[in-house]
Formats: sequence, structure tokens, C-alpha cells
Amino acid sequence: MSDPTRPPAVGVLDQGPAITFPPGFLWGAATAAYQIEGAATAGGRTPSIWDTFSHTEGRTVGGHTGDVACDHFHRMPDDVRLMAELGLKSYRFSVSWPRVQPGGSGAANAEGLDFYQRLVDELLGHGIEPWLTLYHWDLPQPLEDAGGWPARDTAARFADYAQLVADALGDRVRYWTTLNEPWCSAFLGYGSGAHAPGRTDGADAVRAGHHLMLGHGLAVQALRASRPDAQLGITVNLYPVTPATDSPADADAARRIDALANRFFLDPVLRGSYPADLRADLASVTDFGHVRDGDLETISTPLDLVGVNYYSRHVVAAPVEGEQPEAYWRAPTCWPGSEDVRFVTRGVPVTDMDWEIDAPGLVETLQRVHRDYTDLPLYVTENGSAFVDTVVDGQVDDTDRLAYFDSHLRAAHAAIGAGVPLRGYFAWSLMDNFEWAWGYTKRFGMVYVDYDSQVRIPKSSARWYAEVIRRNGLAAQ
Ligand code: IFM
Repeated sequence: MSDPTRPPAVGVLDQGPAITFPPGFLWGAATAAYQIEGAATAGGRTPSIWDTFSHTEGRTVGGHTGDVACDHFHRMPDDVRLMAELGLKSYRFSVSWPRVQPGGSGAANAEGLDFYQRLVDELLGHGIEPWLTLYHWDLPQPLEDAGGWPARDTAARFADYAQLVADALGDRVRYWTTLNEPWCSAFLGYGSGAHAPGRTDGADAVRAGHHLMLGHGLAVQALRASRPDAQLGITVNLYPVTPATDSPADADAARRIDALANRFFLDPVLRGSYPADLRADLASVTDFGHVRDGDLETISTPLDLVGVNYYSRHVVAAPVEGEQPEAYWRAPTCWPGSEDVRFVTRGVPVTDMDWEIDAPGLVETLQRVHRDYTDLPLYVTENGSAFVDTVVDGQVDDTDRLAYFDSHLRAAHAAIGAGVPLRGYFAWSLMDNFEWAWGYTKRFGMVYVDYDSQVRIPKSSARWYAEVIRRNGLAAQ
């Protein structure tokens, strides 16, 4: 491994004035189980919907699967050593449900839990705060076969699983995220079908979103009862949604997409209700008959923090006959009832995902959550970018990714200056990994992974981030 503390190339360390973050700011990096662990059949693990999906022809680029991924399951102690060398204060990982509770019901699998026991111990041994996400998209396949997230019972199964993980790890893990990005699970998984399980039904997507949130609420209640000292939250992926022009029709398109992308989750979780305009927009899709008395009280069970994943902005316009961009997360059925809204590209710089780079959008997003929803501490639980990386003389000089982090950290700092109680930031991702339907073709890591040899190479952005953590801020040039 190259020296992670070696300063990056001159001219890329700092892109603006010096800034310092508040004392105790939690600097971290994030990953997810299916994206890095591999060892798909080790120690009693059974298939999740992502195993099934990725093994189905045509679902992922190149037919890539998470069977081996970064082989983190076998290399975990070395990976934690690398995190320590980078100076991470916290590491956000997810637990693989089918590893610790094969099939999604019944007793815990001691062998599966053992991996996470060792991971947590290893982290604590290196002074790194474990941050545990319970669900980062790997629903056990038998639960999908029984109806998946559109089925109400899945919420109860999730709460049982949460209890089982809390029993095993609750004594050492302080920070808990129930769900990662329920929008993706619901609308990409059951609406557009771009993600596992690949179903395409708008009403199912809406039901899935509700039952994911119900599972979240039930899990929070279970965790709270058994670990009153834990810090509990949810992670939502949020986007500022901007109308392409100031026409009333474009403003309405923005309102509709904002309702589906953001308020669908923020309102029930933080206000205990669905937005009235969202219900009206979805009238042709569902009558919300799946919402039972008491559900919204459960869903809005009080939290200790909110996690925000931020990547980009949506710019939208009113329908025009025959125009619909084809980017995968914009596929029409991501947006039940608003399929005809157009997503507009503005010609600003984009990442390798084609996502617009928009650091001010992070300030906007954090301010909105704080202003409109909650005084709770906020954490950026993911932020990062995919770019094409090249290894030259054993080094990866990813100045574009570094600049992305730099601009977004400056935005995070600006949000704090504007009064947002932002307490931490997690770079996505610690290392290159399985980028879902894109397989291994998109690299988000600060650490390069050579998938043939499994050698890890900290990129310039990793060395830069180590320095940011050491300084608790960014220095002027
Ligand atoms: O890789 C994903 C992650 O699993 C969830 N948030 C967005 C990332 C980049 O697409």
C-alpha cells in the first residue's frame, strides 16, 4: 500500500480559504455490505434480492455480481488498518441481513454475526466509532418471495432482525441507521426496476416506501427499548428540485418531483403525515389503503439524528410530448403518477454517473431539513462522486474527485455557519465497490481497488481527506 499520509499533488489540496469545523466533528467514510463484502455463500449466508438480481441476465452492466466484490469479508482487519491510517474517526458500514439471519426469519446465525462482532471490535480497537446501518438494500430473497417490501409483514420481519442485531452489537455500537435511502429501495426496486428486485409497478413502489418506513419506526422502537443510550436515525437521499424555468408549469413539475423524491419520506418520518399534494398527485396510482391507523405514529417515532445522503440536484420541466431522458434513475416509473415530468440537463460539469456537480445544493438541502423539519443533529452520511481513475506508477491522482469533496466540504461548512446542526460527514465511499446496476464500472472510492489482485491504493483524495481530518478543516492555499 502506498503512504496514505503523503501530501497530494501541489495545487489540489485546497481550493479556497481556510476553514475549520467544530470540535468533535465526526469525520468518516461509508460502505455497504453487498457492495464490498463478497463471500456470498460463506458461513451460512443465503441469497438476498441483490444476489438474485445480479445473477439474472441483463440486470447489471457486464453481468457483474457482488459474489466477491472487494473481498472485504476476508480482508476486514487490513481494511480497518487502512481506515486507521487515514485517520477516520468513524466508519459507516451496513450489516448483511441474510448473513446474520439467513432467509430473513428465525434465529440469528452466529457465524454471520461473528463477522460484525470482529469488525466492531477491530474498529473500536483502532479508536474508530462504528456506525451501523441495518438495511442497505439486501432483503433476504425468501422475504421478497413472500411479497417483498410492498407486503406489510416485511416491516415486522425487519424489526425482528433489528432486535437480533441490537442484541449482538448494541453494547458496542452507539450510532444506528435503520434504512439507507428508502427512496431507492422503493422506487428503483419496485417502480423503475433498475434495482433489485426489479419490479415495475407504481402502486407497489408506493406501498414499499410505506412499509420501509413502517419497518424503520418499528425498528426504532425495538432499538430504543433495548438500547436507550443509542443514537438512532434514518438516512434519506435528498435532492434540491429546481424548475428549469420560472413558468408555473415547470414549478408544478418541481413540486411533484420534490414530493416523490424528498417529502414522501421526510414528512411521515419527521411530521407523522403524508403531504396532501403527494396524495393528490398519486390518486391515479393508489388510494393509500395500505396505510393503517397508527402507522404514521409508528413511522414518526422520535429519533436522535437524521442522516442525509447528497449527490446532486434534479432540474425538471413540465411535460413535452415525446421527450424523456434515459438516465436509469430517471426512468419514468421512478416517479409514479408524474411519469411525464422531464429531467433537464443544464450542461454544467457532471461526474461519471452523469450527475451534475452542485455543491450549493448541499447547503440548500441541509438548510431545508433543519428549517422545515427538525432541530435534530444532522449528519451527511454519504457524499461523493464517481470518476474514471487511472493507475500511473502505482498511484491514482483523482483531482476531480478531490475537488468534488473539497467543494462539498466547503458547502457543509457554510451550512454550519448558517446555523445547521451538522455534526459529521461520511465520504462515499471508503473504497471502490459494486455500484449496483453499474457493477464495477463506476468508481466512487477514495481508495482504488484492483479487482483482480484486491490490492488497495489510496488515491490522492484519500491522502487529502486524511489531512482534512488531521486539521479538522481545510487550509488555505
Ligand atoms: O453506491 C451508492 C450507495 O449504495 C447508496 N448511495 C449512493 C451511492 C452512489 O450511487
